[in-house]
Amino acid sequence: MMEMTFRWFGSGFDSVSLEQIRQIPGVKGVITTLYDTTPGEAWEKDKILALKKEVEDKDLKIAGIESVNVCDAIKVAAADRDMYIDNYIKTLTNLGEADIHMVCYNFMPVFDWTRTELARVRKDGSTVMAYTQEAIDRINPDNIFDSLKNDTNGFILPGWEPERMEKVKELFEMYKDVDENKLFDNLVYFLKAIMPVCDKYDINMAIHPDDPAWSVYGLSRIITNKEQLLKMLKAVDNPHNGITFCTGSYGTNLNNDLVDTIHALKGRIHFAHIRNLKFITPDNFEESAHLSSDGDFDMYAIMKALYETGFDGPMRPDHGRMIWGEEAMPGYGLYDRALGATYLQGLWEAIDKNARVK
Ligand code: CS2
Ligand code: MN
Repeated sequence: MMEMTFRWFGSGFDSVSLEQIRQIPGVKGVITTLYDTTPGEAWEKDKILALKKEVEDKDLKIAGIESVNVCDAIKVAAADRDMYIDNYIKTLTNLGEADIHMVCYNFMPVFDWTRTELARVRKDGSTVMAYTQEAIDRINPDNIFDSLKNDTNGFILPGWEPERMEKVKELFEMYKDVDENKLFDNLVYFLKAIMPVCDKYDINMAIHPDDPAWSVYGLSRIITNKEQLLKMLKAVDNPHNGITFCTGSYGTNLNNDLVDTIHALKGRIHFAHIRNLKFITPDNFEESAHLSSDGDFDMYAIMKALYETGFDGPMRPDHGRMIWGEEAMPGYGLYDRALGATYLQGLWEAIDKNARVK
C-alpha cells in the first residue's frame, strides 16, 4: 500500500511542525533527517532514537530518511573513501536498528538540485522555484549561491549549506577529472560496499535523480534517464538498490517519458517524489501546483503507472508553491504541499476504486 508522507527537516530547521503535519489528511509518516550532520560523519544511535521518539510522540512515524548525504570523498573516489563508506555503513546499521528501512541519497557532484529563481511570482501572486538555462549560462557557478541567497527566507536549503558554498571553487577542483564513467564506477563501488548492511536490516536505498536531468557547468550527471537508471540497477542487481522516482527531476527533460520509465523500473522504486512542472520553453520551467492542469504533466497517468506497477513505498508531495502569505523554506511550505498530498491521495483513491470494480 502506498503511504503518503511529508518531508520534515526537524525542529529548529523547519517552519512546519509535526502537529501541523499530523493534521494533513492521510499523512501518518514523515521523511526526515538529522539536518545538522555533515556528509561523511557516522550518525549516532542516540540522535536517531531521539528523533524517532520526537516524531512518535506526535503520533507520526519515520517513513524514511532524506537524506543520508554521500560525501564528496566517496563521489570522487578519494584515498580515504573506504573510511567514509565505513561511516555510512555505521549510519545504516544505526538506522536499521532503529527500525528505519528507506534511505534517499543522491550522487550529484558539487550542487544538489539547481534552480535559478527561488521565488518567481506567478499571475495569481504565488511564488515558485524556477529554472532557466539562460540564467545558468549567465551566472558564474562561484556566484550562483550568492544570487539566490536573498530569496531563501532565512532557511538553509538542502545541499546549499553556506559553508559548503564557500568552498565551491575547491569542490569544482575536486571533480575536475571525474567524468561520467568514473562517477558511475564510484557509485557502483559505494553501492556494492553497502549492500550487505542493507540486506541485513532490509534497508531500501533510493537514489534521487539529478536535477535538472542534464549537466550544469560541465559537471557529470549520471542519474538522468531510463537508460542510465537501468544500467545502474543492473550494475548492482539487488532489490535494495533502488530509486527515488522524482517526477519534477526526471521531468525537467521533456524527452523523458515518465510513465514509461515508471513501468521500466517496476519493483525498484522505493520512494516517490511527486510534483508538476510548467514549461514556458523547454529550458525555462517553473514548479507549478500539483494539479495536472496547472503544469505539463499528467498526474493521473503518473499515479496510475505507480499503482499498476505495485508501488508500495512512501510517497511525498515534492516542492510546493509559496501561497497564502506563508514564509518558509522555498519549496517546503506547509500549505501547497498539503494541498498536493490530498490531491495525490484523491487520484490514488479513484485509481484504486476503479481497479477494483473491473
Ligand atoms: C530534494 C533533494 O529538495 C529537493 O529537491 O528532492 O534535495 C533531495 O532531497 C536530495 O537530492 C536527495 O539526496
Ligand atoms: Mn525530489
